[in-house]
Amino acid sequence: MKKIFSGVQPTGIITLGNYIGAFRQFTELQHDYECVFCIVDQHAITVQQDPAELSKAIRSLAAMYIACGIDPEKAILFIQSEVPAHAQAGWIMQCIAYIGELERMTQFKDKSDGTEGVSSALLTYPPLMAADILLYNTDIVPVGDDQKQHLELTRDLAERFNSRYGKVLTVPEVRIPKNGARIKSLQDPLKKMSKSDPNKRATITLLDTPKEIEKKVKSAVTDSDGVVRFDTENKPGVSNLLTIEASLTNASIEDVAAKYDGLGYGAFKTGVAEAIIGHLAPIQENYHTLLESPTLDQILDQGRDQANTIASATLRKMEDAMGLGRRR
Ligand code: ATP
Ligand code: LTN
Repeated sequence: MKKIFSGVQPTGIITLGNYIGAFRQFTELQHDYECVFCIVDQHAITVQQDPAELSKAIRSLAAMYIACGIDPEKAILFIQSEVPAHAQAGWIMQCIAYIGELERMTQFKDKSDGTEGVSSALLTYPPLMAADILLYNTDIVPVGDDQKQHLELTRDLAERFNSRYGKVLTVPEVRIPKNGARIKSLQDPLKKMSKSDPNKRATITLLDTPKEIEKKVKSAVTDSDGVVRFDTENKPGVSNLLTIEASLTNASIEDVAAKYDGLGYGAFKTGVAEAIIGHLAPIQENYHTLLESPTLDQILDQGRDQANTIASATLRKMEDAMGLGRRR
């Protein structure tokens, strides 16, 4: 069976963007692939985090994976910092990567732009991400569009490692959803919706109440021509809302646009808000039950042990191929 790996950072409450771009794919894929899903807490600390908040966010993200439909009987779910092979293989991949190619990563440029005291790990983050993926002999990585460049780099690093040290690593493919690969900010539809956006009105989180969702959708930036039509270039705000409803209801964008044909933005936004609220209600109920239960720790313990077995075997092969330690 083909293997899947993906990770999400515990940097805040999951947004509708994360859900549509990543989580939705995960829950669908777990039936047909061997899946490993990770809470990448070591990635989160590339920017300074409050320890109490980080620890809460890790647990919350774990509960959210399960609440969204990840079945721990089918998929492995674990926390990155609990499996030491990630940091170890991350170091090896740093030795394979060139500074120039890391400096070209748009996520690095965006996150370091104008910021003082940028950590060196913000630059070396992609080799750690490559290690995450490569440790599990991954065939496919489901992610949102913003991660495409990191995946291309992962493939380059795997190929470079293999050409220097022998064919140890599987070169993975990226998988990006057809609809909703880049859900946009509700306040600036040219920017991606991001869970660390300080403007709370720009994002819908999976834990927002129906009232909050309604308010945020109603205040979403659109345009002044009043026609509900999909046109990302001229009508990015309306197109974003259409994409959200279509993704959540598994409808085509054309069908959703046709439903609102001739209606104004008021009715359109009410409809989109209702679709979001209806979709999130069962997820929120599952989430709150899980967060309080000991089951979550059992799932994470089991996931850590299973991940450790796979990852340490690959790490050993990498180290042996490079001549590290005393095993030759
Ligand atoms: P941060 O704001 O801390 O950078 P983020 O919201 O970008 O966080 P990540 O943890 O970096 O979220 O990403 C988790 C997954 O969600 C990745 O696969 C990423 O591609 C996807 N994703 C993030 N934002 C969006 C978006 N707006 N639309 C679609 N997919 C997204
Ligand atoms: N870089 C990703 C998070 C991430 C990831 C991974 C995604 C870390 N390791 C491995 C897929 C596979 C992000 O910022 N969204």
